[in-house]
Amino acid sequence: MPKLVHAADLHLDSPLVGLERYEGAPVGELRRATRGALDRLVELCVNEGAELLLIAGDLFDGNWRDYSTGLFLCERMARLREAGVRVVWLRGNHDAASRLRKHLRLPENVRELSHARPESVCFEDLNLVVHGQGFPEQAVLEDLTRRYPAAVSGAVNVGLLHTALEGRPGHDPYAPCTLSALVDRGYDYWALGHVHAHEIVHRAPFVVYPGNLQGRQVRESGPKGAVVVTFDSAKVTGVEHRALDVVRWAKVRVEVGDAGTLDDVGDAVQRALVRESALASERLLAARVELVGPSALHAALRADPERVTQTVRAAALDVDAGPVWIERAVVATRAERLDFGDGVSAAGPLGELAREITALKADPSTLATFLAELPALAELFRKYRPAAGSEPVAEPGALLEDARELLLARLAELESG
Ligand SMILES: [Mn+2]
Repeated sequence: MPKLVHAADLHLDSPLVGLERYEGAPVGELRRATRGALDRLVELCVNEGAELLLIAGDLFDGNWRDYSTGLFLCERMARLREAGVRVVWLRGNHDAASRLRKHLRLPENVRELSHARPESVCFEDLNLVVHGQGFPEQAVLEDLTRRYPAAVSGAVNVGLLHTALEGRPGHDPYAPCTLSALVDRGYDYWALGHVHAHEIVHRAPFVVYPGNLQGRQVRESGPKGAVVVTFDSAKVTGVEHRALDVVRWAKVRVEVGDAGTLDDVGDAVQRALVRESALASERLLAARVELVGPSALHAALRADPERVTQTVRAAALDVDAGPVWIERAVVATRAERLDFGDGVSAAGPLGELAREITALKADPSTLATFLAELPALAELFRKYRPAAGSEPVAEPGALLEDARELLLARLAELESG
C-alpha cells in the first residue's frame, strides 16, 4: 500500500537563543538537533518507500542567518529526489513569504504551494490530490480553508494547512478554523501544522498534527517526529507517529518523600533518570528535574539550591543508559503534613491555632457563625480570583480540615525558616 509522510514545524536551524545561560549546556549538539532530525525524516521516507513527503509549515524558523540552511535543505531534498520521493510544502507563520528574504531554488521534486491563493497538486499515479495555501505574512488571522477547493471525487483528498484550529494553548491563533468545517469539507486527511504536540484531532476523516520534528525546549518534551500515513486508491487506511528527534526533552518529577538525606535524594533522582534515559533510547536526554512531594528535607532543599543542583547533576553522571544533561533542578517539595495531635501539644502560635481549631470542631454553634460569614467571603474571593470562583463549596467539616492543613503547613514552614 502506498505511503506518505506528514511532518510540520521543523524549525530548521532554530537558533535556540539563551542556551548559553545554562552552565555546561551541550550547545552545539542542541543547535544541530533540528538538522539531525531532518536527516532522520529523510531516512524514514527512504526506508518506508514513501511516495510523498508533506510539510505543513514552519519548515524554517525564520529568515536564514546565512545560505547554509537553504543548502542543507537542498541537499536533503536531492536525496529524496534520488529515492523517488516527491515533496509538497507550504509556509507557516515562521517562514511566511514576507519573513523569508533569502532564497534558493529547491530540487524539482519539491513543490511549494502558493501563499497567494489555495492551490491543488494532483498525483495521478497515486490517485491523490493535495490542496493548500501557505502564509503570505506572519499573522494570518482569516480562515484560509474557506477558499480551499471542493474535494475531487473519486480521489484521495489531502488538505495541507498551518492552523491553530479554534485555538490551542501556547500557540498564536493563526489561520483559525473550526474542526467541523474541516470535517465537512469532504477531504480524507487534513495534514496540519503549527501545534508542536502530536495530536490525532479527528478520525474519519483524519485531522492530524504530527507535532514538531525536534523539541527545542523543555516545554516540548517527549517523543517528537512525523506521521506515516498509508492509503489506497480510495481512502486513508492507517496513521502512525514515529519518533525522529535526536535530542529528547523531558520533565522528570521525582518524589522525595522517602528521602532522609540529600544522598537519598540523589539516589531517587538517579533511578528516575535511568528510567527516562531508557525511554529516550540512547538519545541525549535534556531533563528538567523537579523534586516533589511532602518531604522532611523541604526546608533544607529550599535553603541550598546550589547543592541541590549539583546533587542532581552528579546523579545524572551516574546514568549509563545514555547521555543526560540537566537543564535545571527545581525544588517543588512542600513541608511534611503535621500530625494533628502534635499540633495541639505544640508551643507557640502553631499549638494555639491547632487548639483553636479543635475547640471549634467541638462547638457547632460558633462554627455556624463562622460559616454564616462564608458567602460574603466567597463573594470577595470571586471578585479577586474570578477564575477560582466556580470551585464548589465543600461541606463544613471538610472545609475546616482543609483550613487546618493549610494553616499548620504554612506556620510549620515559617517556623522551620
Ligand atoms: Mn507555526
